Amino acid sequence: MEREALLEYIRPRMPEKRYIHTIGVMETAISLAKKYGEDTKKAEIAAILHDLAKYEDEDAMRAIVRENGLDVRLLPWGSEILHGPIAAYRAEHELGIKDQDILNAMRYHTTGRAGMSRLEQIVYIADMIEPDRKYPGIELLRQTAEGDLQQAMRACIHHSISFLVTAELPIYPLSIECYNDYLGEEL
Ligand code: DGI
Ligand code: FE
Ligand code: FE
Repeated sequence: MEREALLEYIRPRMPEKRYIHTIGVMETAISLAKKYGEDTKKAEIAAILHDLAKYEDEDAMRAIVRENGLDVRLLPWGSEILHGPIAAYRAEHELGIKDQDILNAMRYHTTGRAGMSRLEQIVYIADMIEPDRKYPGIELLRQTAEGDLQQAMRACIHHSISFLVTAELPIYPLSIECYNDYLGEEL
């Protein structure tokens, strides 16, 4: 699908600020894909669609999880965790996207997971460092992403988990598995 058609699909589903974030993720993901030899078109599609479900009703998302055999571990969680898997579901069933790597990049863009593909890492990192994002420590993450994808992913998941622990928020199991995958070399 062409960029314009995808942008038309997501635009009515989110406020302007989220649309600007999405454009930033798209540009960052394309640039990382070029740097690290990944398919730029796949990066573009996954990035444009990654947050398309961000503003959907939580109970409606849970109904999709229950009725379509998605991971039942999602059910107790809110839209922060649900919106990635639901975006992948809609991309597959409403837009006809069949490429599993694109769907997984959307599905795991919030939590990460163990054994991420290069495309999954690119979308995860681009979501955290796109130009419109602002938080302490982001400059170091941006710099790391210039040099080494694996190190950037390690720094990003470490930053996310640190943030969640400091904020005393519960951590989704896949986020912990992702952290252990990048930080637990000795395992
Ligand atoms: O959708 P975005 O705002 O672009 O970013 P995102 O999809 O990476 O994260 C959405 C929110 O989810 C963000 O506020 C951080 C939060 N989050 C990420 N992982 C976890 C989490 N929240 C909890 N409670 N547990 C997690 O493991
Ligand atoms: Fe998101
Ligand atoms: Fe996002």
